[in-house]
Amino acid sequence: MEQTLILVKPDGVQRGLIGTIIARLEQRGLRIVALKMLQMDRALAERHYGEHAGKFFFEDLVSYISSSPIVALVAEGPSAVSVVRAMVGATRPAEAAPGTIRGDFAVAGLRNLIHASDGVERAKVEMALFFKGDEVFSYTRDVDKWIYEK
Ligand code: FUP
Repeated sequence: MEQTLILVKPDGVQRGLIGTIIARLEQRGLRIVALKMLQMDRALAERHYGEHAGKFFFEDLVSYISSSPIVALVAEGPSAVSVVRAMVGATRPAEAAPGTIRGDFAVAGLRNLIHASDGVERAKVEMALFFKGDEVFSYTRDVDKWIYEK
């Protein structure tokens, strides 16, 4: 099982898409193992997007992601990192395929609703930014045997 960090960004919260986005993850069969609402401060935003430090869009990105509350969650499942990345779609909504979250609900610029970790190691780093160890739960669901095969 893999775990991946997902953020419903300020535009997703403002547009009332928290439930829709979480529903898609649940409907796919992923298990939600951590969930919270928070407003990112500048320090957390800079750490989360540290790999983009120095790029021309960094300031806009940090101020945008910290401008309004977000929802952070951890989803778990087989190949969860790549499965969720495929569900999210291309970075630029105008290029995101229909059927993806960005391709179905976003259209312009980089108001792209959602962040998802882009690798297993990166997911571990990002999860630690948003959740303490005891905030990430370990549990099974009765339905799991119908979703995960074993
Ligand atoms: P993604 O993983 O699809 O969210 O995309 P990236 O990690 O490449 O980019 C992270 C965020 O940086 C994007 F959500 C939006 C922002 N960004 C810009 O603002 N301008 C750019 O040219 C590229 C990315």
